[in-house]
Amino acid sequence: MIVRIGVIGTGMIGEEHARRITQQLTGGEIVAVTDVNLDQARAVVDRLGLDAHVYEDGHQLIQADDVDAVLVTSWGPTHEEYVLAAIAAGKYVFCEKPLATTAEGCRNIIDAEVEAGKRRVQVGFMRRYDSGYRMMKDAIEGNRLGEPLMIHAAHRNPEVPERYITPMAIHDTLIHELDTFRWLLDDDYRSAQVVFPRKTRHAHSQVADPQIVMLETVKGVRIDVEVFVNCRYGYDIQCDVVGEEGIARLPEPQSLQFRQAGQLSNEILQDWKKRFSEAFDVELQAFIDSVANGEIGGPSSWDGYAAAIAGDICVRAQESGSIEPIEMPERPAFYD
Ligand code: NAI
Ligand code: ISE
Repeated sequence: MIVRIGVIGTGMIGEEHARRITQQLTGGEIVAVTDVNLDQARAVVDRLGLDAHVYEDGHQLIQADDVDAVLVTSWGPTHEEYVLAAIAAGKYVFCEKPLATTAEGCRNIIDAEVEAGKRRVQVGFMRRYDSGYRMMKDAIEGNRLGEPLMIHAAHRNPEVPERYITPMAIHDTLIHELDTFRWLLDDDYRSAQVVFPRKTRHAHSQVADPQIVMLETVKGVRIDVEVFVNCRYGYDIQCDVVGEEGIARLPEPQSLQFRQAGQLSNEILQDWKKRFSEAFDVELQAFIDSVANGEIGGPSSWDGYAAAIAGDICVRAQESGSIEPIEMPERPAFYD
């Protein structure tokens, strides 16, 4: 079966995902696209040589009989509306992060999915498909580290645009760690605190940068994450899990080593697209395969909701400077 896919939002990642599905992955075909900027949608159809209908509106695309599954890659505030419409239409949906921009919006999606009685949604937390993080999860589950006690992590971008403001360090950036650590540890968060070191002179006026986010999990694991989005030198994701019997470190991405001009060096990647390129491939192939099998897996609406709740509390902690409690509602058995 070829899964017929419609893309809502043909910006940077929408085009990337459409290109992957068309040129690299198997079992899926882009048959429909839309964007509020219709010229942009048409340009993507041309650039990728797609045989796809350009819809004027995301809702028309969702309703189309020849669309089996939808990719929601539009701006965050539009995700909730489209995911709800896809669930109501009985369509499978891959939604880029965030699932919704508020925890309440995520809850609306959960209620609709549970009511519909079938999992329809996969959330775009691609790190779960990264081979390095997968090895770490296997090591933890295989008890190779003993009980995990601490995580030391860093999420560094070389720079961010002027529109990037302090809470985005949580909602746009840390959101990946918030999901990844719940998944790695099979745990939930109990509290969050955010502290601000001296600000880098490279940061714009509207963003406090860097930040250190400290989390405690229900099982008592302590996590510190440095979020530094104007670090200048590259895109750098670090993660050490410290257990009772040893430490697992996230592997560095493969890169050439140079012996040159009296220096031994490795290149450092400059953006997330290359760093998680294979993870995006595996993530989307998993989505296509699961739609073909009629059984959606991977990060669920519940995971999107859990990350949103923790994210909201981290933003509160940015503002208060205090340790803020995180309370997760009980997970419906539907998501077990
Ligand atoms: P972008 O701005 O390049 O593209 C978004 C597109 O959505 C634009 O072309 C815009 O015109 C369109 N759009 C906005 N509202 C719409 C609506 N109501 N209906 C249809 N189209 C609409 O943004 P980008 O970077 O591609 O991000 C899109 C989403 O992907 C965001 O939610 C972002 O957080 C997420 N993202 C995820 C990443 C990851 O690592 N998993 C990396 C980058 C982005
Ligand atoms: C971006 O929006 C992403 O989602 C990337 O994966 C992340 O690493 C980056 O920091 C965000 O700005």
